Amino acid sequence: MERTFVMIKPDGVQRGLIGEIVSRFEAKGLKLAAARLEVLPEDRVVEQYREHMEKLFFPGLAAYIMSGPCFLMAWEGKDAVAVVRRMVGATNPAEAAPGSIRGDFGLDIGRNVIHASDSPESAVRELGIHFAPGELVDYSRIDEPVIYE
Ligand code: RTP
Ligand code: MG
Repeated sequence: MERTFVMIKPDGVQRGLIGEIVSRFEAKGLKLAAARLEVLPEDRVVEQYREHMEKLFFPGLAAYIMSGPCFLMAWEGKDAVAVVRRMVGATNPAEAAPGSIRGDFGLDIGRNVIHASDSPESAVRELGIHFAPGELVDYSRIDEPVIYE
């Protein structure tokens, strides 16, 4: 099983989309392993988005991410990283497929509702930035025997 880091950004939290988004991942069969509502400190935002530090959009991105609380989650399941990225959709919500989270709930690349790790390596790195090992909870969903072959 694989874990991925997912974060509802401040626009998603302020628009009341936490429940809708959590429901989609739950209904898919993924298992919530950790969650926290938090205004992120700057050092963790920089660490999270360090690949973009030199880009022109970085100051605006960092200010947006710190503008209110984010809802941080760890989701677990078969191919969780790729499955969640597909459910999240393209970076620009205007181009994201209908049925994806960004495709259904966004219009602006600078307000795209949600983040998800882009590779298993990123997932390990990002989960390590935001969660202590003890915060990742191990338990069984009662429907696992019918979700998986
Ligand atoms: P994320 O990391 O947030 O899950 O998004 P992503 O992988 O789909 O896209 P990425 O290229 O990693 O970009 C990170 C975030 O930066 C903002 N962005 N703004 N104004 C712009 O041109 C621009 N480009 C990227 C978005 O919030 C994007 O999610
Ligand atoms: Mg990214």
